[in-house]
Amino acid sequence: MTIRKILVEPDPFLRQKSKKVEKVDDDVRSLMNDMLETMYDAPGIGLAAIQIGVAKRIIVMDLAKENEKKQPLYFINPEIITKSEIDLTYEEGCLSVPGQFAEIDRPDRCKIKYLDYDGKEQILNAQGLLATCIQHEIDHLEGVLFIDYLSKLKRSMITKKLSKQKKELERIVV
Ligand code: GNR
Ligand code: NI
Repeated sequence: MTIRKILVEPDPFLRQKSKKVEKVDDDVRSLMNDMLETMYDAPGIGLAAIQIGVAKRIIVMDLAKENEKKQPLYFINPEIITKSEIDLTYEEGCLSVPGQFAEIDRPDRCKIKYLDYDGKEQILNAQGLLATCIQHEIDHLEGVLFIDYLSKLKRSMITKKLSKQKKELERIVV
């Protein structure tokens, strides 16, 4: 397993649409293991493959608390089948938008169809944080970030701040 570099906005790669996985093989499982290790190291509760520069429809998540046993979840080619009318507001963050948080409304419940670690088709009824997180991750597969739901002004303030941080980091590294 390897910890990979997480891409940070603004990065055109994060805006790509990820491609469907045709076959769940050992290469896909090895990628998911790297994603999980990268996510735990960050630390975060979810990660989409595009965030480590791989444009495939793969997500890993773990909502277990620090003192609890790890509960890794793997989603390949996830699709939202149904979502509730009722929204939940949650303060979201993103490993690709470091240090920025905002309240985002999303459906409180959703039903997801996906392939699991073994390539078997599964259905999941998600609610609360699980539903919020999986919708946040599926957005990544479409090149969408949570800041896209904010006003133009708020979003541009965040993007500017991140660009500046990137430039400063480059100066230090070089
Ligand atoms: O670690 C993460 N926390 C989080 C909190 C609220 C809503 C969504 C998330 S996902 C985020 C990790 C991440 O960027 N996944 O793409
Ligand atoms: Ni994210």
